[in-house]
Amino acid sequence: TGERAYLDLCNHILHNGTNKQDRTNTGTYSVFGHQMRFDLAKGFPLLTTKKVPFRLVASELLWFIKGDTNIRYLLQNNNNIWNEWAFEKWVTSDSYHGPDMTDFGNRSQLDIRFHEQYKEQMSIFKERILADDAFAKKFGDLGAVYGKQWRQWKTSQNEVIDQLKEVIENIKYKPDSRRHIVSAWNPEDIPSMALPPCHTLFQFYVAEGKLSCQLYQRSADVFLGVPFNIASYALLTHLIAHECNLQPGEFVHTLGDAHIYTNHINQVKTQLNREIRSFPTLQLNAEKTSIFDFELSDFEILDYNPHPAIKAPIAV
Ligand code: DHF
Ligand code: TMP
Repeated sequence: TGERAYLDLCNHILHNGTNKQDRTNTGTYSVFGHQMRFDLAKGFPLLTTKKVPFRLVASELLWFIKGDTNIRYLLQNNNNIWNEWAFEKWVTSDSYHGPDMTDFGNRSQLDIRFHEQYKEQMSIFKERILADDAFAKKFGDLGAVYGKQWRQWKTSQNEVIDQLKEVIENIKYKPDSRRHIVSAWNPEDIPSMALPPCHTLFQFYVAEGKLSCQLYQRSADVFLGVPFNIASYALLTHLIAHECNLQPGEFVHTLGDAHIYTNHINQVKTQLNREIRSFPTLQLNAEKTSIFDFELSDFEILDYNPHPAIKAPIAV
């Protein structure tokens, strides 16, 4: 359990993973089906064997909670983690007339001159998303991704289901229910999404005054995505527990295709050589109650002393 469970997973994949090709043409080592547990009473699970930028995790979660799917909010918060997937839609559209950006993710790693061109186009794109409302509306939107499905799931009767609000009401009034589920996987909407949801479905569980959460993640980039995903769902569990007057229980993380990209292997080995430190703690602004009222400044991470960050290219 805890950070050890994460490092054990990395080790397990390095030793037993199958070398498997993938959509991004990067190549991975992969296992299918794995589970990790984090007891939220034992500190906030922000990994310490590399620095994980909590500010980015928190602003992404607030973006989901708002029901927003446009990267403009993330950019306004200096959060660049979703840029590539909006950029991809822009450079493959009829309105784009700049240099050819086909397969920019792989090419920018192989060709430094292309990398410079890509950086320039990305920076123009970001500025336009921030400055131009109509452009942002059209090209900043990732489609019906997490925020949309959590807060505005569209039914066949043209009604809207607020899954997040409903699950919180049910946790308060029917804590023993076995139906505390939020699904981001909406088969009808998959074609509209920049990336089909990786964190696909989550369930809450209340016992002995504690709120636990289990996530089913269909696809897990163990080096880059997973540390964010763990911290994000831990934070969500804290927020909902806070609103429902419960203590945070466990975060159970269940993974489908759990993979390490071949260009992350050295980074993972570096991380595996590091000593685990104790988890930090999370402090929430006690004056806020509803999770829908929280802002970035209402979270504080205390006593976080991680090893340095480790850079790695992201597979697009
Ligand atoms: N695609 C892939 N291939 N892997 C992912 O983990 C992933 N995650 C997405 C979207 N698409 C993805 C959304 N979440 C980073 C972390 C999470 C994330 C996207 C990107 C990331 O690059 N993290 C860096 C720091 C980034 C920064 O400082 O701006 C890290 O070192 O943790
Ligand atoms: P896929 O859609 O082909 O599975 O590619 C998605 C990649 O992004 C895969 O490597 C998993 C990774 N990912 C995460 O690990 N966590 C996330 O939160 C997101 C959005 C993606």
